[in-house]
Amino acid sequence: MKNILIIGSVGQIGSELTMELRKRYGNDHVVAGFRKTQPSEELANSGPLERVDATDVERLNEVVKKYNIDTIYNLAALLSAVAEEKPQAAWNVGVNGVFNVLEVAREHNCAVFFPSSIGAFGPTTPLDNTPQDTIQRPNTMYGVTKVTGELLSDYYHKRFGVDTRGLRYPGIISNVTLPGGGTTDYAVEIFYEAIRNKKYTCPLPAGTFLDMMYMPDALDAAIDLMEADPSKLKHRNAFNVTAMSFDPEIISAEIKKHIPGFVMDYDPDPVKKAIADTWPNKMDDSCAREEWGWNPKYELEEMTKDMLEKISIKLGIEY
Ligand code: VAH
Repeated sequence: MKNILIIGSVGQIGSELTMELRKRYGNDHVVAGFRKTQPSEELANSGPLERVDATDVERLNEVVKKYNIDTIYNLAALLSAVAEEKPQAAWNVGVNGVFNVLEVAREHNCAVFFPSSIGAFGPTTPLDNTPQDTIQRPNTMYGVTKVTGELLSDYYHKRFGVDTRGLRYPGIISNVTLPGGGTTDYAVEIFYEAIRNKKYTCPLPAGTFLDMMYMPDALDAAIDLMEADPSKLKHRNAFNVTAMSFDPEIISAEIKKHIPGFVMDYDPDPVKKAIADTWPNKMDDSCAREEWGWNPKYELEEMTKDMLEKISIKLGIEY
């Protein structure tokens, strides 16, 4: 049975991935690593909890040895917009932290999941049907850390045989933990504002198409990749994966089908707009489909319905 460590278990992906992995592998086999933010009661009461900072390699070693960890999901990162405010901190977590995880994985024979992102592409990348193998010259610190993480992870696989695997996630939409400081956060905020106030001021302009994915598909993608037959993997770090592509107008129109009185206006955030303009409109994820059976279940219609239902219950507000 696997012994798994999640670094960043209180983040948007980590908080739900930890619970999903505990469901599949058993609570005691999944250690929730967190740095500062206190875990939820559900997370704290359902399995082992440890303070883990990816930039503290001694502490990482300690926890990996204590629990005989054989798989590390390293979700520690500063998201794109925050990373532009704190580029040095973003590098420290996103590169030095990744290096530490790979070194510990090399010494203790752990498999490693690396969450890359559409942020690993830049303005010279083909933005439509973005290929799996293409030019990657991002001009954001977030993107620089993600390309570096991809290259480091592939190097550790080739040079030391570490079982590293990764995904280039699109914007991830969820109703459990609010995202913090991402360029795609609007696609989560819009649901809360639609239910609370029936109106939303969008920080990205109409026509800004981005790849997106609902959280249940994001969790399946990570776990399915880590469970995939390694002999079938021609790529490792990191696979393009996407479920839908939309701009603010399209998601607003979908919400209006459920909340007819919903109105949206725009107040573009220059930092987020500049970042989003360098990201793909739609990626080609055929390699993930061919090499390990990637097949998302949620498109915009089903996601919108589920998000509104779940957030309405969470807020206790009918719509
Ligand atoms: C961000 N939500 O916006 C993250 C993600 C692809 C976007 O990396 O920074």
